[in-house]
Amino acid sequence: AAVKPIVVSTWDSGLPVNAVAWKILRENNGRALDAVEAGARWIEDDINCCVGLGGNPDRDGIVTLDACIMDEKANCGSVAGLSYIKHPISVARKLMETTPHVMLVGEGAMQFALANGFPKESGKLSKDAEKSYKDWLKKSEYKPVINIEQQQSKGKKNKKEHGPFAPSYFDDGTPNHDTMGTIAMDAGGNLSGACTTSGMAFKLHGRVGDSPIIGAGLFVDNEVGAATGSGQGEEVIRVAGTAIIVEMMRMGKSPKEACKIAVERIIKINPAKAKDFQVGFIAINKAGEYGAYSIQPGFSYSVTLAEDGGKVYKAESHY
Ligand code: SD4
Repeated sequence: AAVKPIVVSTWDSGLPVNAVAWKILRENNGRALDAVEAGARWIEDDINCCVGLGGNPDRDGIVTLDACIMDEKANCGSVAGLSYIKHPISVARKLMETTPHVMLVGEGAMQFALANGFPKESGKLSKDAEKSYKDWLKKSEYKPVINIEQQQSKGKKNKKEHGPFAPSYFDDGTPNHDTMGTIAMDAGGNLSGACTTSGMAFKLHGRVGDSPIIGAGLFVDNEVGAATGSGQGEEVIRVAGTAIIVEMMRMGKSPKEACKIAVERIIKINPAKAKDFQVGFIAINKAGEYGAYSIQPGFSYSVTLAEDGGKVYKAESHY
């Protein structure tokens, strides 16, 4: 029997991404894989802080993109530290579908993209990214840890741009966490996921986060469910975040419970440190149930499962 399609994305910025994916899932009865890729491509085209070539650069002023994709057969593809290419998610898919490999990085990823007809873009920073980078250069402070609570109490959330459940911010108000993770189930009951990001703003050149790592930033198991997330990638990698969420769902936990277990595991490693960074996870299971959980308040996610245009929910959080 046909199941009801569902698509869930990180943040309120996931709503338009879901809409693109939904069109494929519903109107065209398409594959979850095509849906999540199309959604990711949409946000990679959008000019924003945290996904695609318009995103914030690393500390050398270069935008380096991370992305991965995974389908219902455990096929997966990933690129990390990819510059000058507009659609890392499609490069990841190309790698998945045309080579025996799973992951390409940096220069080699770019060569692969160019050889496969992806055009080379200029590498010029977007206006917003250039401004953020110039501001950051004044102090050049390498401080990737974000104290969300402090910033909230200083009232620095930019509600206008980022909606009521804004992502976490640097002290100067620069949004930091806006990685787009999208997971979907199609009418055939098959699951897929995509995750795409420019990574942590002003990171070391060459730094790779969780987002392109299968089992950290994204995991899909067609027998069980799918999970993705956003936040401080190092902390997600440390616990194989999305892999354990899927395993918890396999053992019978609901998507939200499973996300909570992963979050608590991160916190347990260093509770004092965990007060100062954000990680948020989202998950779906084969029954079409969804859930989320985060360390700090402020993580939101977008759910589209009927012809209702989708809804944004605020995730429950540990703090
Ligand atoms: C990373 N998870 O590179 C990403 C950060 C993020 O928007 O969510 N950025 O660690």
